Amino acid sequence: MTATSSALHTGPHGPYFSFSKALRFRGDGFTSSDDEPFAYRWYDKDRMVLGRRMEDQLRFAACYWHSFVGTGTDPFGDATFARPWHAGGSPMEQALHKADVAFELFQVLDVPFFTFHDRDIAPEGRTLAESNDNVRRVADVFERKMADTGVKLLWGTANLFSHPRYMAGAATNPDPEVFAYAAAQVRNVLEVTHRLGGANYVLWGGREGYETLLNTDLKRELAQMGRFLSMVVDHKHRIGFKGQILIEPKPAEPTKHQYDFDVAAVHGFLRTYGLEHEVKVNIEQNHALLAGHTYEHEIVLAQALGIFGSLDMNRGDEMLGWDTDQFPHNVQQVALALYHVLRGGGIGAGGLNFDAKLRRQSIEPDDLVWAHAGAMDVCARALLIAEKMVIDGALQRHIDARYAGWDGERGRAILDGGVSLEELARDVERRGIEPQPRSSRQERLEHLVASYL
Ligand code: XUL
Ligand code: CO
Repeated sequence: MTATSSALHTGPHGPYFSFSKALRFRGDGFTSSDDEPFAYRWYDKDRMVLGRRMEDQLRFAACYWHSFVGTGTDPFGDATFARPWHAGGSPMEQALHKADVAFELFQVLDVPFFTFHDRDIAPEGRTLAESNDNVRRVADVFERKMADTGVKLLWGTANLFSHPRYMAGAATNPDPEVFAYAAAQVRNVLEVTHRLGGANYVLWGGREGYETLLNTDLKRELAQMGRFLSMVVDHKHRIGFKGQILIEPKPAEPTKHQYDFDVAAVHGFLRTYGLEHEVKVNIEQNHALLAGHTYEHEIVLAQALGIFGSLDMNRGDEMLGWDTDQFPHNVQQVALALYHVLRGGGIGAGGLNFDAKLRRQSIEPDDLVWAHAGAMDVCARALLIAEKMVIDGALQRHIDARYAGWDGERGRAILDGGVSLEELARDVERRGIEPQPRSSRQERLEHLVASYL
C-alpha cells in the first residue's frame, strides 16, 4: 500500500468523504478528537500474527455493490442515500464518478482489496457487446487507479440475477439462449478479472434454483449448471488465470430453493461433475445462518472437504430470518470463525470481503468509512484473540485427548479397514468390555473461550 501517508488520489469531483488521509493504527489507547475522529485500535497491518503480517492474514476487501450501487431502498421505501453519482451525467460518467469515490474509500480505509460485479462498475449497454465493452472500459480506469493506489482485486463476478432476463435462472434457465448470454457475460468478467490480477473469480447462483417443482425440471437444471461451471473452468485454464474459482453457497433468497444451498450441497454438486479439485467455496456468514448452520460449521466443513476458498464477512440479525448483510461487530463470533481459519492453515488466496451494507438511515457519506473501518478493527481484534486460542492450544488439546482412542491400535485397525464387522463383533463379545462414558466438557470449553476475550 502506498496510500498511508501520501495525499489521497481523488477525481475531478473532489473528495467525497471528510477524511483527507488514510486511517492509521494508533493502538488500544486511542481516543478520537476533531482532528482525528477515527484511528485503528487493533488493525496494525504490519504486526506479525502467527508468522504473517496482519494485513496478509486478513486480506480485507471492500465490495462495490453495497457501498456504491446500493441506494438504501427496501421493499417498502425509496432510496435514502442520494449519492451524487446516481444522478446527473451519462451512465458512463456516473460510473467513472463512482470509481473515483470507490478508490477514495479504499485509500481512506487502507484496505488492500476490493470486489465487484460487472453491473456494479459499468452500465448495461444496448447490446451485450456494448455492455461488455463498458465493463472493459471501466477496467482500464481501474488498472490505472490500482497502480496509483496499490489496491488489488480480491475477486470479480458477473451479475446474473438482477436483470429480468435472468428471472428464471442463468445457467439453469429453461431457455438455452439465456445460458449463452450468461456464459458471454462470465467470459468477459473472468477475462477482466484475469487482466486486473484478481486472486479469485466468484460465482453466486442468485437465480439458480426454483420457486415450484410444478414448472421445474430439477434434473435438467442441475446438469445445465454442471455444464456451465465446467465451461468456466475450461476457460480459466485456456486464458491462464491462476486465481481460484469460487462458488458462494446460499440456501434461499432470491429463489425459494437454491441449488448451491450450503457447503455440503456444493461439494456434492462439484463431485458429481468432477470439479471438486477445480472449484472452492466463498462462505458468507449470513448465508450460513440462513442454511441453519454456524459460520464456523461451514468453514470447518469446507476445510475438511478441501474446498475452503474465501469469506464474505458480515452478520445477520438474530431477530430477522433474512439476509440483512450487516457489518460484523460481534468480536466473539468473528474470533471463533478466524480461529478455525487459522487452525486450517489461514485464508490462503481468499480474503475477508465485507459483503455488508449500511442501514438505510446511515445517510452521511462518512458512514461508509465508519462501517468498514469499525468492522476491520473488530476483525483485527478477533484475529488477535484467535491467535491466542491457537497458541494456547487448550481447545485443540481437549479435542486430541477426546479422540485419542482413534490413534491407538483399536482405532487404527478399524479405520484401516483391517477388521470386518464380524471380527469386531466377535472380539467385543469375547472381551466383554463396557465402554465408559466421558464428559465432553462443553461448558468448561465455553468458559475457556470467554477467558480469551
Ligand atoms: C448475495 C451475495 C452476493 C455475492 C456476490 O447474497 O452475497 O453479493 O457475494 O454475487
Ligand atoms: Co456474498
